[in-house]
Amino acid sequence: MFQPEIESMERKELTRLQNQRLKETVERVYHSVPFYRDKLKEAGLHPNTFNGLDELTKLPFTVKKDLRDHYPFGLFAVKQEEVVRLHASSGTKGKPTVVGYTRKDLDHWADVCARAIVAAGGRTGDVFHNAYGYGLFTGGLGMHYGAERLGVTTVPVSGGNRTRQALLIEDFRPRGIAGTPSFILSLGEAMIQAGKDPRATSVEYGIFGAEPWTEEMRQALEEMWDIHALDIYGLSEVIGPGVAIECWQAKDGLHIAEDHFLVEVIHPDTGEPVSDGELGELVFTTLTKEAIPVIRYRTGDLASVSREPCRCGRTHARMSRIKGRIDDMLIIRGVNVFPSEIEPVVLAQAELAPHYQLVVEREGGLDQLTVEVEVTEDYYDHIGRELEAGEQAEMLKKRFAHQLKDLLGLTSQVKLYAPGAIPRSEGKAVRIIDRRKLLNKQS
Ligand code: DLL
Repeated sequence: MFQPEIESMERKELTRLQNQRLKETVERVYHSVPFYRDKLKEAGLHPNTFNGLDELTKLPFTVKKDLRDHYPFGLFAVKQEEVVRLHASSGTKGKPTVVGYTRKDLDHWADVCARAIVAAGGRTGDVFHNAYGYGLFTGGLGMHYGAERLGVTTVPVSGGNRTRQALLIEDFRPRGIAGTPSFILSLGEAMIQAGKDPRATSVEYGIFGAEPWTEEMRQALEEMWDIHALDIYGLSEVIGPGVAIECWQAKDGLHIAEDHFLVEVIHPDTGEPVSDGELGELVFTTLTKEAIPVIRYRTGDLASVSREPCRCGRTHARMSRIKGRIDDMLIIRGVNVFPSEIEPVVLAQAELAPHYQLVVEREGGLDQLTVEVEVTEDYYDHIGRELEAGEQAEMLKKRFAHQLKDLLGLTSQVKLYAPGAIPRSEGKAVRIIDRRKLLNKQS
């Protein structure tokens, strides 16, 4: 562990620390952020009488729209001259969500990212290939300073240019690699196409996140690279990467850095807490953030939390993989569909590659789901140009559509594509193309 005294702290002691820090945070926002002062007053709360964890659920929620409405710095709790860094999330519509960091915030962020690298199997002296994007996105710089804090030789390669990345991996011989799972998958493919074997590289562990992925994708990545693939979670509004990380020992849930981030899981419709182990929306309250603390921030991410002890010795609660996002949930003819449900079915077909998109259209008032998916190189070589109409391809489509129907209870169309035909993203993979929304906008 990078900070064993914290990461394996007795839960009783941890709770005491959280309680004290929560009170301090409420006090800080009350006195320095008008938005929170108004909301706390509305809820009948005052820092002088606030009881800490016992009264957590009385605190008001914060949502992404609150950050957007106060663009760019309206929710900052410190003077601008104390803010030494800005980041922003890559919103596709409207203005980005801007977050700031004081020196102390950066210090804590480096700590939690260093903890993450160690949990994934990293150690001082490693070479660490960081393929998260550098810039306003938190992934690149967040992991970068974590890596430097731990004391690994950090390669700030950022995203893109797979050929160059492959060369650097061969020549610099990293033990660790980090990036979005979809990018590292396509990097591996690019290597294979160039006649190189990702399994033969020096890489032993990968730290993958920033987008939803599945157990099946973990297997595919571990197989392709011969590595341990670990899930890292985070979001700009809370800090960036490093909010939670899997440990290589158990690979069973992501340890939340609970000394900095207080977690709750709520029912997305009622806002009421759900029990441990039950799926709901993750809500975080920052406990040490200075520049932009958040109170009960609703992430829109669906997961469950467990407080069972872990074999790695860390005592911090574990969250499950993200099962989906509230706003990524497609409702197709009344059926709720998450891209993460479809990924295992794709990976279960030996002929299909894990590059897929879900396209939803409205035809004659009825929603139609089409799963567009690539076939593997091997299969493509085998059936050649018969992808469109060949008998074998038809059988594959039928089998896949049948399994989708079994899973979703929904008839969907399947379109097969040649390897490389589905656009690769340099950052987060785009899985959903919802053409219904475009139609609504035009009408
Ligand atoms: O994606 C921070 C990050 C960078 C995390 C690098 C991990 C690695 P944002 O751009 O603000 O921050 O996006 C946050 O991405 O609310 C989730 O919906 C999604 N997300 C992040 N990590 C995971 C993950 C960064 N491991 C949003 N699994 C979050 C699934 C993830 N979704």
